[in-house]
Amino acid sequence: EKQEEVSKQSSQHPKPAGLVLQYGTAGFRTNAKHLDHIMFRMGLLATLRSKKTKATIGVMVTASHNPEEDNGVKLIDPMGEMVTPAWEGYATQLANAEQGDLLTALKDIIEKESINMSQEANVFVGKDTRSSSASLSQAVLDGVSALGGHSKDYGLVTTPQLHYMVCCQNTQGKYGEATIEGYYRKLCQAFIQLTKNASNCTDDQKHLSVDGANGIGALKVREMESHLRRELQISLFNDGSKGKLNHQCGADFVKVQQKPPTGININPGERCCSFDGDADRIVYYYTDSDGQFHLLDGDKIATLISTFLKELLTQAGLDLKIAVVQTAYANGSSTHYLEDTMKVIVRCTKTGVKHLHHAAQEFDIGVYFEANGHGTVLFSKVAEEKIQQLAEDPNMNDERKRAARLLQNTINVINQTVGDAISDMLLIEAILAIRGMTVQQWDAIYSDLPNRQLKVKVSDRRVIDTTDAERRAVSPAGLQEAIDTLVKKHRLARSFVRPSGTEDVVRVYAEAETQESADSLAHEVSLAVY
Ligand code: NG1
Ligand code: ZN
Repeated sequence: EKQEEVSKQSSQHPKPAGLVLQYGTAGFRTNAKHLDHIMFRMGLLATLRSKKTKATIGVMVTASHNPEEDNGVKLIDPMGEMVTPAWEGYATQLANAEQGDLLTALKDIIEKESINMSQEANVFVGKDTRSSSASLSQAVLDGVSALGGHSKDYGLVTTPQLHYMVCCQNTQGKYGEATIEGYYRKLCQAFIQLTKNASNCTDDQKHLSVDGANGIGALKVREMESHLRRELQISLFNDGSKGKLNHQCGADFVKVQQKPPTGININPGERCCSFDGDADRIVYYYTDSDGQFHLLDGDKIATLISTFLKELLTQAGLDLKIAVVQTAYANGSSTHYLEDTMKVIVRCTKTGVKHLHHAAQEFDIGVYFEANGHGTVLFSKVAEEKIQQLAEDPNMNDERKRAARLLQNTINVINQTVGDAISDMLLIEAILAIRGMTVQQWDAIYSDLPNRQLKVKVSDRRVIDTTDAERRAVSPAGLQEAIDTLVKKHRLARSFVRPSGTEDVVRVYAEAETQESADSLAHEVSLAVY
């Protein structure tokens, strides 16, 4: 009878014939008007995934930093991680089955994965603030119920909040309580404990301007504020009351344009940050007294956090291996500083959070950030246990114990399931407060090499194939040689190209000794791509 229910319900969410979409690095993402059938089918697939894993699965409806007209969907695996590659493949198959072939496509997955259809299923659903999100998340819920799954609709949440809920649910509350209140309580309590270690922090230093990108992050910062007990005083801009989502604001705009968002009042020297449209990315910035803009991106964030952690490990006398995971977009200066001055292990992976996340899992403490501000810190079980033991050891001296307690609260303020703008913001604010560090001092740890990112439209971006964590092109023939020749004409230069996983473009990145040099190298390389 389930087949009949699926047939009946799916006719309410028909697939336009011939439409082909792919589950990419960020799930499905395109103009919202093409997504109704995708949402219904992802409700079906999440239900199967839940039966297979015997755990709760998450489905998030969002298109992150894309324009308001777009939308998208991502599945969340039991520990709050991105869904595995095999299931990304199933997602694409299911999404592209023509209306009459849907049942066959479903059966195919059920057989391949030997899914017991009488197993119970549970799916958590969340959505961002886009106008299309309400009806699209309803389509997901319809998909879940068509296969007899149970669903819980969290309504408006940030992407990382939904990842957190899924992880809490599947660890029987060990990670925290699977409610929005529980999330604020855990993070804010840890933040307040951390800031107790900040001696003589003035009200001025407790102030932060936040650009909410006119999205869900703004709503959630408002919701959280009372839990912070004025230990952090936020001025919220782009809260969605006037401007359009992600339009001339938000983390992606600030990072790519290298300028402040519209809709925010910046006074010289003041610390500001921007979230993206689903609040899983954050970048910081300030303008100096000459009006010059200074960006503190994911690389600067990773440096601040890993330096802080490394110091605490030394103070605690804990021998734990810490590494920073980056992508090819990491500024060359950050990699140099981390390796040569900080002496931490640095790894480079392909673009896309799942790659960084997996690489970070290989260390006791793995700090991972994309340059665009998406990232978090992972602590191994062993690391967490050692820290806890030390923090609770009655015979331990005060300095080591204090460091261990700071590490414990750091673990609690971090959302280890995925990059989280709110959690990252609280951690950064706590570190700056504890170290009595201004945003200018943080910025001065190292100087970024001037850089430029461009996108190039080509007829088929898939002709570009890369290797070495996307730092070198292997096809088309001759492209890499051409890039190498261009790079040699500039000082301290580096450049690479790769096909985007989320847009129909090829991305070009260049860095060099001066901005003029980086700009012209990026331009020259984009001509070589045609
Ligand atoms: P693509 O479009 O593949 O470059 C972009 C970001 C990624 C990641 C994904 C998912 C850059 C250069 N790329 O991927 O880092 O965040 O979107 O949102 O920022
Ligand atoms: Zn995002």
